[in-house]
Amino acid sequence: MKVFELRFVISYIIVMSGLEEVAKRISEAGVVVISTGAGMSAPSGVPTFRGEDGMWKNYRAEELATPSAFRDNPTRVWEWYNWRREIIGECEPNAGHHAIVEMEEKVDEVEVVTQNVDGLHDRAGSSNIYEVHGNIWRVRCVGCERSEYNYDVPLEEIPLRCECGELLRPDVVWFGESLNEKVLREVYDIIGRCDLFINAGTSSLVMPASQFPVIASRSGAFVVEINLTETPMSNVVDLQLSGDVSEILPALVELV
Ligand code: BV8
Ligand code: ZN
Repeated sequence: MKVFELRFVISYIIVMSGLEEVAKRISEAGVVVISTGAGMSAPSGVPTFRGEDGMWKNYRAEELATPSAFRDNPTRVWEWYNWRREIIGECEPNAGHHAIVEMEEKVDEVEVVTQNVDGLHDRAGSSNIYEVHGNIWRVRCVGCERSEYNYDVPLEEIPLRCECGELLRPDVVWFGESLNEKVLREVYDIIGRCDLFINAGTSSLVMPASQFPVIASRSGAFVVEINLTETPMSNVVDLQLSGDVSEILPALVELV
């Protein structure tokens, strides 16, 4: 056997043993938590935040996804969200989203904790979803706090206004804003009682979501990372599956 063939066989064995180990843990788990970031939606065509094609590339997060940016220039912030809504509006859930739904038939409890605001887990049909950073399709009034879903693409007016006359804002969590306490409490509860925690497609840079794998590990869960690259969590997790989440998750569910 030639050297490169031997290398291929060895790496294939390593990958398969990782997949089989995680598939076994999924089949034995009572509660699986899957925590997803922008890499989960990248295969659907939704730009990530920090990758090569990252959407922040053309803008600084501090300029747009903060309360002060909205206060100073609501039109520019709404133009950015309108641009993102137009992109996301054309995207469909990918095989990774669908694999998570399929996993629900093989595991007693599958909980999805997502940093993504695109709503793709919901469109795929997942039953238990915690959108810790909100949802780009929901808007909230800065005055009367009324919130509703708005799927207009493009938006009819920029910036959007509420019937009460005040500005409507995207119902997402901006940098420097606290996450919804009730959602966060529920997330900490399920992380505290899960058997398997899968951190998929996130750079693990944004607090407090970046610490979810650490909390899961301390609570005794087996922690897996699925990512194209290393992240600050790579040396915290029990097992790393390196690759495309939209390929790895279906392969895992197939093996369960
Ligand atoms: C909070 C919603 C308490 C909006 C987002 C200084 C001043 C102010 C705040 C802070 C500060 N220092 C620290 C903070 C706290 C701050 C923070 O952590 N900042 C970081 C940047 C240092 N956090 C907060 O402010 C949070 N609130 O802590 O409240 C507080 C209050 C006041 C002051 C201090 C603390 C609120 C954070 C929420 C921000 N909102 N989104 C919107 O979307 O418009 S964050 C945004 O980035 C996304 O929602 C996402 O969650 C987040 C992280 O991005 P990722 O999802 O990980 O995506 P990324 O592009 O980075 O990575 C993609 C990954 O996928 C890569 O690893 C890539 O390799 C991989 N990948 C790509 N394709 C694939 C793949 N993997 C597998 N398969 C593929 N196909
Ligand atoms: Zn209002």
